[in-house]
Amino acid sequence: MLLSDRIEAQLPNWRERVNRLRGSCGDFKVCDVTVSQIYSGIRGVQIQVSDISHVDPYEGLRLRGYTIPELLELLPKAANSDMPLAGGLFYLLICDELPTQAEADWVENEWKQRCLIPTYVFNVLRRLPKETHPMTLFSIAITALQRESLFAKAYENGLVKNDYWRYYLEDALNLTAKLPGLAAFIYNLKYQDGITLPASSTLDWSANFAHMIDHTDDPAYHDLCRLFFFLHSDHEGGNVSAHTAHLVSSALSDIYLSAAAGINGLAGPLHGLANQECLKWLLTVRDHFGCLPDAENLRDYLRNSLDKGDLIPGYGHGVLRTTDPRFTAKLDFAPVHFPEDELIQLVELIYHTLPPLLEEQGKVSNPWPNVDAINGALQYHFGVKEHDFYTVLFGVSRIMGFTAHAVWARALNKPIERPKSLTTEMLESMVETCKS
Ligand code: CMX
Repeated sequence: MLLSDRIEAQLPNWRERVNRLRGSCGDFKVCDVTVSQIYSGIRGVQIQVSDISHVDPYEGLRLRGYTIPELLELLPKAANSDMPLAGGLFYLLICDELPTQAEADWVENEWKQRCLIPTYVFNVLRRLPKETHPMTLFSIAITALQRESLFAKAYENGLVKNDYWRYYLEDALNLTAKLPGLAAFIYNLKYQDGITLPASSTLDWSANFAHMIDHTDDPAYHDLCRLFFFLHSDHEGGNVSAHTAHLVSSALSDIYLSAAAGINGLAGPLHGLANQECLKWLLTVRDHFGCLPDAENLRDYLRNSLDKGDLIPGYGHGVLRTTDPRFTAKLDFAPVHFPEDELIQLVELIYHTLPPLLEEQGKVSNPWPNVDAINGALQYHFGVKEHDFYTVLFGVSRIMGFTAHAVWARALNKPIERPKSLTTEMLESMVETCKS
């Protein structure tokens, strides 16, 4: 198999590199942890290694060393489109090599062969109360699919440690193949009276999601889905969802269980759910003015909100200290396809107005927009107006990152994670001892 061959070829070098680092510099101190960091969400503490993606505070995301604009240019494109194939991106995340068109197509074809979702999963979803949140449905569907895990079955029958990754890889391909179909089923169940539209054998993975929820098959929406699923795939290892998926898989919970755990983390309002909050907030601003406001009125409105202590969704970030390049990529998409859209114009006006106001407040670490500041407005344009669904789209993409990390964690035999907690009394006593 193409992907396992690529991993296999790289493994001796990787294992040797890690062993050398651990063997010769195992006692080298990477950083010290302060009391303040312990009480502020272990923010910025360098406790993980990810060779798949890295977020530089001032440059933004790099996937396997490439920036977003570079990948938009270099990744193989979908047919009749300028947008990258998700299959090529997945190849890059897993193999650490830019794929050729044939290699990207290879992943897309594997996904086509593995995309069938067992009926029992749909039945589980149908039986849940109608008002169940789409992220809950998504998480339950992935957990239900765990029955299909080849790793879990092989592990039960006895599996040598060095082969764990092969089964993780099979599970990764099997799970990712089903994600557009799962997301479309959830969308149709919740908002389109449970209609089912079969996948098209001629469309790529990303466009197929669009196809399965949309009778119109608008090529611009196909492209938005390609862009969307490309941009959200990974954001290094320390964010809540990636870290959760990694932690859970470190216990050798299979890809399905760890991806579902990551999705549960993504469902938090300070993380992925900000997606839905952003559009809700944006519509409130639009409805307040009734039309596109002028900059002065908008500034007064935003300053008022901040003075009241409101949190403005879509602005700020745990790591980034600049405009998220994923936000920029989406903002660049809009004028090409729909220059007249008022909601997008409002997004842009807020982008020019809000950061200085946030800076004035003097407490925000990053006054710039993150990717969520525009997501909903783009989906809204194409009639996908149900904000509570947006984080599912984010999740479909992010599982590519979770699974690539998990495959490599098993390939490098990473152990179970087990940090240590202290009591407050212990901390106080450590500080006292140090002072005296
Ligand atoms: N609007 C208003 N105030 C904000 C703000 C915003 N967008 N972002 C931060 N602040 C405030 C914080 O509430 C905090 O105030 P207090 O000290 O009174 O509690 C202060 O500024 C300092 O916060 P920070 O250090 O800048 O931000 P954090 O690193 O603690 O949190 C984040 C980062 C993203 C959770 C925060 O900026 C936020 O809640 N933003 C809005 C929600 C959002 O867009 N989330 C999506 C993040 C992307 C993702 O992870 O997917």
